[in-house]
Amino acid sequence: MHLLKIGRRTGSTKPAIFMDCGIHAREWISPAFCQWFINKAVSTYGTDSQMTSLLDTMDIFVLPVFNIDGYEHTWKIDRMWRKTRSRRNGSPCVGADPNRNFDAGWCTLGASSNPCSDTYCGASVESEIEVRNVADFIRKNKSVIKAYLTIHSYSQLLLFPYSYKYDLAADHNELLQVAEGAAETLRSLYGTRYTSGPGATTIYPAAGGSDDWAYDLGVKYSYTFELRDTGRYGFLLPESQIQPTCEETMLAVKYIAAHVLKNL
Ligand code: 0X9
Ligand code: ZN
Repeated sequence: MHLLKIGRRTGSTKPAIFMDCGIHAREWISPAFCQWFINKAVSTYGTDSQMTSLLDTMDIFVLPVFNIDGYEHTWKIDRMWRKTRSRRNGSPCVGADPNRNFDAGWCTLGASSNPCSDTYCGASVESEIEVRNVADFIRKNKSVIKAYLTIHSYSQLLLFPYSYKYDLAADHNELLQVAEGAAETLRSLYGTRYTSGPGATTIYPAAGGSDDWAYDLGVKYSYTFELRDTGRYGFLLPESQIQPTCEETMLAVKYIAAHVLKNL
């Protein structure tokens, strides 16, 4: 797994944002966005004042493809594959849903214990190597990681905890306010409408997700993006929408980052 650290070298430890893409293999616009983000970050540093102050004060860890084996599988074998590609003794079915494999109400709601299901929670918490690696990295760096952003598709949603339970997060009001601000700036570019809210009531209850896990670990600004579209093309988002989707999403990510920066 390749993790990039983007930020001005200062010699001292800076607060950081962690962002991953491609947890789910078929959500191709997601890795495209991380790649876009990395390019924009390094090429607009020094000219874009927002990006410059962001990278001067913070580091951004970007994991461009979380579920590498699954992603490769969607290019070569099955475009609609979602899960990892791990194998289990005693089951003919391959993979677990990485976004059901985190330690957040694991395998209780909206997840399946059937290895053949697309929402299989895995044999145990962090059974998937990709999940364990990300969880280990975030645990190790939790004192510096101030925000966790995870990019999925599709549905045009900006979700925050909780999804494994119906309780509102302790920071609900602030999380909602920041999400709504981010969605508003996103919409200002091409009119794309996003809905913001807690996962459980905005999309569906589903335990074992990375956003809830990061939040309960203490990473307050924890968001799941569901990028374009709302279902016309779904996972098969046309190439012509890659650039506009990335441009508008960039505005939302920068908005959240600016809020994090302001509240350090
Ligand atoms: O079901 C998911 O994992 C996400 N939707 S997707 O269509 N990309 O699969 C939503 C995740 C919301 N957060 C949690 N369930 N924790
Ligand atoms: Zn997803």
